[in-house]
Amino acid sequence: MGSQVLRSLLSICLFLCLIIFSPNLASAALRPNYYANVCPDVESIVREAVKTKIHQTFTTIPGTLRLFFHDCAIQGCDSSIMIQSKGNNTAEKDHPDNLSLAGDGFDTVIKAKAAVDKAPGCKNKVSCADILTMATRDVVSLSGGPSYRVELGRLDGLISTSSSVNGSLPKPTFNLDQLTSFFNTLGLNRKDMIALSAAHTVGFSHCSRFAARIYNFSRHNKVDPALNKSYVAELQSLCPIGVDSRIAVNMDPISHKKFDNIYYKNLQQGMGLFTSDQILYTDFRSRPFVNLWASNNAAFERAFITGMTKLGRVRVKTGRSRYGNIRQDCAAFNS
Ligand code: HEM
Ligand SMILES: *[C@@H]1O[C@H](CO)[C@@H](O)[C@H](O)[C@H]1NC(C)=O
Ligand SMILES: *[C@@H]1O[C@H](CO)[C@@H](O)[C@H](O)[C@H]1NC(C)=O
Ligand SMILES: *[C@@H]1O[C@H](CO)[C@@H](O)[C@H](O)[C@H]1NC(C)=O
Ligand SMILES: *[C@@H]1O[C@H](CO)[C@@H](O)[C@H](O)[C@H]1NC(C)=O
Ligand SMILES: CC(=O)N[C@H]1CO[C@H](CO)[C@@H](O)[C@@H]1O
Repeated sequence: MGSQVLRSLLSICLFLCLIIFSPNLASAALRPNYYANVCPDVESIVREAVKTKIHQTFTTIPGTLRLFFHDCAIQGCDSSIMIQSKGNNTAEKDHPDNLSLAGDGFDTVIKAKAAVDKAPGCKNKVSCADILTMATRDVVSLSGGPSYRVELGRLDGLISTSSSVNGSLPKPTFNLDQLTSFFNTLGLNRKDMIALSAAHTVGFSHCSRFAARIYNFSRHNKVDPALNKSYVAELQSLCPIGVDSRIAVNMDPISHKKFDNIYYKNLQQGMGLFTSDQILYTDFRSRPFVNLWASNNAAFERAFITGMTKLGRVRVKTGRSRYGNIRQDCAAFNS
């Protein structure tokens, strides 16, 4: 009797061990230090490349951060957003929603990849998706935000289509429920969404994305009442009616070059640029987090790191997945 129980326990154990350690089972997990053996200095190499690029242009910071979000939101964090289509505008980045994806985000990944590939043993060993993940962590910390450990081991995707972008990005007109359900589809919750929205503490937006809020041609035929009056006046002068649609304004009117929790303080004063920003304060369900993080930067940073880590896991291809590889040129599929 006793030995039979023992034997079945043993076989259950063996079975579990097989599941846990078998490399063939698709979802090998991401982990920090994934490249410790093949390219041990990869993180410092990427960081140096990012620093150099930031010194050349500030847009590197918001450009890279937003690129990471879009990459992960569309078909998972697999660098498919990086693919340059060959003439027929069919790749993810060709979709009109990419309009504001600053070229500097793409360039950051290309430059960091070149730097990594020059290091002994590293050539074509590190995925573009992981380089984008590391570079994103670096732009956040180099602009005053938290530094955090990134999980690595993503493969680069083999598909990039413009049509996959449709419906895969949140709209600046979304309300809290729409925002929450969008992030739910990525496996993130409302708290993660509120924390990640603070990415709008850096960078720019084109006037067209919020013009309906500051002029009376909006749906309600009036200026959005959630907006601070003096902020409306400031935005109207930056974005006069009929202004060149390429004009962009800082999303954080107070400290657009610094990654900080002033984003939440702005929301408390009616200075959230998009409906999707301001709603986080106007809706009573999300307001407690806005108030907490406006006054407690450490708590905000912890929530942001959690959100970014979860975002970095969205639909990743890992291990021996046949849906991914390591791209030689981040902007083109391997031939
Ligand atoms: C919550 C839902 C979100 C909505 C509706 C949204 C929407 C937008 C829009 C409309 C713009 C301006 C685009 C333009 O006209 O140039 C923008 C910019 C930006 N977004 Fe978001 N976003 C969201 C979440 C996020 C997240 C989660 C991140 C990153 C973690 C992010 C990072 C950025 C950055 C950094 C910029 C500035 C880009 C630049 O200056 O080049 N956004 N976003
Ligand atoms: C156009 O894009 C498709 C992918 O949707 C690709 O298969 C095809 O080869 C491209 N054609 C040209 C001429 O680049
Ligand atoms: C995306 O959706 C819009 C409107 O629904 C449609 O006009 C457009 O052709 C779609 N784009 C792609 C690439 O599927
Ligand atoms: C809308 O705004 C314009 C310009 O600011 C103003 O001239 C017009 O009277 C306003 N219309 C209404 C209905 O408020
Ligand atoms: C509007 O913004 C100003 C300047 O930042 C601030 O002093 C004021 O309290 C804000 N008003 C409201 C209603 O939040
Ligand atoms: C950076 C980038 O690739 N921008 C492209 C976004 O999509 C438009 C077309 O909708 C292209 O013209 C841009 O070059």
